[in-house]
Amino acid sequence: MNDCYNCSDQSLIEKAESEEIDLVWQRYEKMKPLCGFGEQGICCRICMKGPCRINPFGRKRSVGICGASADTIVARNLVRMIASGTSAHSLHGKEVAKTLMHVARGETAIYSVKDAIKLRNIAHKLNIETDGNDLIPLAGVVAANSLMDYSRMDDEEICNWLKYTIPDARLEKLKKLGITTSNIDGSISDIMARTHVGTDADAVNILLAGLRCALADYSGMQVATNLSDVLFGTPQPVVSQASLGVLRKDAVNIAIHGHNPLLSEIIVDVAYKMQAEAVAAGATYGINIVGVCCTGNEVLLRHGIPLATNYLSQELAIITGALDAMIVDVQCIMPSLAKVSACYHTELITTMPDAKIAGVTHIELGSGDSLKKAELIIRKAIDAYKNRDDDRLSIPAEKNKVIAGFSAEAIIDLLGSINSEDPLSPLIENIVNGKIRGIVLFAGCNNVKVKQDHNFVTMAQKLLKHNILILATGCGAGAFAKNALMNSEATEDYAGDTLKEVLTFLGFEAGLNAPLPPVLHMGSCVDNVRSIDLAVAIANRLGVDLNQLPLVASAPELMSEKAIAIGSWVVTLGIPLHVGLAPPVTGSSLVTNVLTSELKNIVDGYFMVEEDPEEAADKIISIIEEKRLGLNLDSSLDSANNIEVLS
Ligand code: BF8
Ligand code: SF4
Repeated sequence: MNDCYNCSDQSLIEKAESEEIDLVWQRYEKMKPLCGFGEQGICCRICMKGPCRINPFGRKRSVGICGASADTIVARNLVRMIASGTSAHSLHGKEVAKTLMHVARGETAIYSVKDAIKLRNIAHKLNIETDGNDLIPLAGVVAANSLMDYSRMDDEEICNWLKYTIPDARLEKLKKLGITTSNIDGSISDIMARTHVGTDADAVNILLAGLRCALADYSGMQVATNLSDVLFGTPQPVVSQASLGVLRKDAVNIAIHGHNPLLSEIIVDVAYKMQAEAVAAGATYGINIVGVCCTGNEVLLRHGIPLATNYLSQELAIITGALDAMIVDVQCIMPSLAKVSACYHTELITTMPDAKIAGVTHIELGSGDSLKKAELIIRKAIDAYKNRDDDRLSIPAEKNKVIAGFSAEAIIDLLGSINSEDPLSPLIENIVNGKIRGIVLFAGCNNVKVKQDHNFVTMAQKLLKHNILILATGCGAGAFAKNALMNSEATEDYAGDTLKEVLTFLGFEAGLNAPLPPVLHMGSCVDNVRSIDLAVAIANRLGVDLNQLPLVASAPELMSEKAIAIGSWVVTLGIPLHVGLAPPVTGSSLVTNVLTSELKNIVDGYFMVEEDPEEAADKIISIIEEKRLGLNLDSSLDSANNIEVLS
């Protein structure tokens, strides 16, 4: 069985097999058959009268013991997934906002304001008076305005990070539907309360609350991304490499894995200062920091640190025998890493109080002595390097060039070098004239149910040929980085003629001396909001709502609850979303119908399930062409209905 799209990774799976180490793929096989009730969302264990499982085929057991229908049970389960995803993202955002507040109060010597321009731009965006405000007090006001989104008591108000970041028409629509959020944490607790036994039993009402919670997720992600930029810098294009081949025989290899840049930035800083210790230990190259999952994306974008791998193959980094330490924070960290690392010399270290793994070394970062703790962690890695067994080394040769760092600001700056008066015009003109047919945002995870990265790569190749520009985040971006779709050569190899022409022109005009990559790396999962910022800028420039743009999102290998939360706000903002696996809702025809069809009439966006990546690409192309027709883009620019982009 070929589990990995990447052939060199496949040889590591075979190495693990020969060493009798179970990885995610073997554990998946052993878990089969998966529970059909769970897969359809019709298992309820919300109260202790159950668990109740609805029979999807007959009358017998058509409701739970309390009388809850399949519709109620499926809807409750789904919105609880949204609430969990929202809490994961928004807690990350809250921690970043609290850190900015500590900076403003002079309570930390570790962090500072790195991007003053971004801070002032955020203040402007959030309608905060900046005149006469010095930088540090302004940081305090921005932090307070962001934290207010987690604590506001007035239900009539709307979260700042929602209200000020989406088009007016979209905001009005959401207000009319009564699904705007005033308080991120409040929207999460609303879901937990209404899904308690014997509370909300109206599936549609439950789903609408789920959409509100998803908008809270969006708001928390805006906080996380934007305030991280203030503290650590807004990403700009950077060249690096991706795939497990970035590990080095002559270095102390340290992987940083998880999500929160508050931790990884410290490790990166301290590691730079400890190179000499690694050299003294015999590692002639010094310390080689590599990234995994979204932390990997964060440090790739801001520091050009190579990306070793994305979610599904995280265990393989250890199987190379070359990884001396893996330092993890929160989310998407397989507990199996404990067992796999115990089979090698690799030090696995947890760093967050809310994300420990039994039996694993825990060194907490985040308090005043973080720098000392980081030194301790890196020293452990250097000590582990001394125990490396060269006979078990197997570092794949493959690594690919990646150009990353395409924040919305970076894209607008780049376009501004062509037209400083109206930076978006080169992009918009080429969408209007059809040289770029549309934009697809690829987001989300890997899932063991799909050959790793296969859906991402197959779909992208087809979409690029059809002259569709691709943006990517999270493990989707990881898939493209590893598989050589994020460099100038990929534009030559995969872009259709007109897309290639535009990307080549833009790349040379912007001084890159090469075409722009056809897939733009916008960052980690929370950075999905960067692509929305870009889309909102285009929509506002055109005077249309997001649903009118030739823009589609896709999560072809989705896995986590966070992906469900993101997908839900994407459709709520009016953007059609393709998913490559059906979420656990098929046990209710009502819920399935609402998500895949009725939502279109309510919020314009909707879920489209298509497991075949070739078919999915075709369907996305049709949606994009339909949107172009809606905007009358391919008829004469003189047409009365045509948007007047060039005026
Ligand atoms: O937040 S894409 S597998 S690593 S959940 Fe996790 Fe999914 Fe990867 Fe990042 Ni996002
Ligand atoms: Fe069963 Fe109702 Fe309890 Fe769910 S809430 S476990 S359906 S009795």
